[in-house]
Amino acid sequence: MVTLYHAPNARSLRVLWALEELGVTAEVKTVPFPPRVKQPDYLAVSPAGTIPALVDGDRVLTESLAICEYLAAKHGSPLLVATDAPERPPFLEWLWYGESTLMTPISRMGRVSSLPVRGEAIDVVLADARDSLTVRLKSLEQRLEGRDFLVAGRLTLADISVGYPLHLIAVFGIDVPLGTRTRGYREHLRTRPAFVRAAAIK
Ligand SMILES: N[C@@H](CCC(=O)N[C@@H](CS)C(=O)NCC(=O)O)C(=O)O
Repeated sequence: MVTLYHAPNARSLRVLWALEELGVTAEVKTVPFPPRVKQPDYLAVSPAGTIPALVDGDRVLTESLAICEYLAAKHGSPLLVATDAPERPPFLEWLWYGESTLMTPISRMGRVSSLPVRGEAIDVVLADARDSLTVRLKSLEQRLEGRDFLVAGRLTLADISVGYPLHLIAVFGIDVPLGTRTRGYREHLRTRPAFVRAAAIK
């Protein structure tokens, strides 16, 4: 059985969600956050100290999307889009959009808000991150026109990638305007039984 290192609301939620969609059981080890401060022995698993980490025998993976892709491939899942499928380029695009484009301003907000300082400079950084996120969400709203899922007409890892930051926006009450299609899409994803089960794991 694989072991997943997890913290509530961390990117390990993507992996838990993918595992639930796959119907695969993992040993889940929940660590205090951030582990580099609160559980330094975790650095022996993941030297960067980031969550998630997946251990499968001698193999250790520490990027949430790489872990999801590894698990989906291992279990021959349609959460992946085949390399020769016409939908492969948009699959890659939206898979990475979730982490690189959406998570960048969200992570900045989380990081800056957690610093023990307040003041005008912090407010400027937070407002800039919020503006950036607002603009970045526009391409998602456009993509969702006439679509329930981002690619291939079914749930793929691209939806799991993008669904996670949309979930964080809801959980942390991040004040960004969401388009009607984005709201509906987020609700559709967050009410999937597999997502509900994954999000309940603390
Ligand atoms: N690109 C990585 C990012 C991992 C990451 O930054 N995880 C956050 C939690 S969601 C973390 O562990 N932050 C704590 C830290 O940087 O010390 C992934 O997708 O897994």
